Amino acid sequence: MRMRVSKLVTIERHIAEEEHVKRGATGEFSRMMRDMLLAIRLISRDVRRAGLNDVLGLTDGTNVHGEQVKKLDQIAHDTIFRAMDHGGHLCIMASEESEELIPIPPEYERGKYVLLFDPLDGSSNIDVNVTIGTIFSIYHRVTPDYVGDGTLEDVLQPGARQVAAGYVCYGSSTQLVYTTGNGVDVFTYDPTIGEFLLSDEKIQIPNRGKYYSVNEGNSSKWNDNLKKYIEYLKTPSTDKRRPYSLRYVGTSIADLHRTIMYGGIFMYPADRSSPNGKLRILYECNPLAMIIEQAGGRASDGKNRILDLRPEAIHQRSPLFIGSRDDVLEAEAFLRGEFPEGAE
Ligand code: P6P
Repeated sequence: MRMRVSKLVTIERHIAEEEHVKRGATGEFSRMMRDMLLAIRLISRDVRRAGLNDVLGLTDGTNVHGEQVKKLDQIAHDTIFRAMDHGGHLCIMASEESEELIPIPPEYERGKYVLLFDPLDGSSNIDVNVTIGTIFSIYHRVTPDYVGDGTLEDVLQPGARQVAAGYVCYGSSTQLVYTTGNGVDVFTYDPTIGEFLLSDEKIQIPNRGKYYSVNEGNSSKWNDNLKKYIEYLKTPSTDKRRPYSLRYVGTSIADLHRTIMYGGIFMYPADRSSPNGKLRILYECNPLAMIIEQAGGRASDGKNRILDLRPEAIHQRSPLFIGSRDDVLEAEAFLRGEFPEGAE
């Protein structure tokens, strides 16, 4: 639900104002976010230029200078790493693009924060000019040593302990959706001045929507209760609440963004070939779940609250049901085998 803003506020000012009211704030979080915003500006520039790669002589293999051209998601990963590795704010990083934990280079100071990120989500959509995104999740380190390297223990924290979470949509405009636990704000990037300007403040998702979002191509592999739920959404009801409309971009942050703004439910369920679904807990499910809960919605694995999950591996996956509170609760009821009258 839009809470349009007319006042002119940059994200840097917004973060500084939030930090100013936060007891004991040292300004370190603001400085860390400043570095993250630099990375996002650079990725936005590279994403906007991606369509010109062939024209610019950048092919999938080597460019006109015979240099190996990296894929855009690897470039995005490198951009975030190079923007974040030397600020002295982080003790460890983890990325969808890196099998192992990413230590801070020995020549740089370590800090109290942990950064988990998916540098470019939805990369299968890059070549067809469909919205892609960046997702990030920030924690305080839990290991007491405030100068040494962060560890797996600092990374494998439940999502409820996140200090901040955000995603960037590189769509018709570049928008950053962000929370530090004090509501969800949306910033739209104006590349002509290089600023992220506050465009929607403290957004709230409707308690129920009219859209469902799932890859129906997987329906033959779903369990019967899930099939019943999706069939129920498509069956007209006398109160005109149903049928729902199907929308599916295939980029999680794009499907989530539409869901948060219009209401409804986005799902990546488990199925016979993906028993834990496809989306990763640390840098997809958890940040999206923090944002949706801050906007008044709900996120579960079909049974358990996403933010309560205790991840055991960096790239561990989870089924995800996320969106309007009443829609997610209804999906969970179907998955338990509890069907409303007439839906048996
Ligand atoms: P499918 C993108 O590749 C991604 O990781 C998510 O952003 C998206 O929601 C999902 O995969 C789409 O997967 O199997 O429907 O193509």
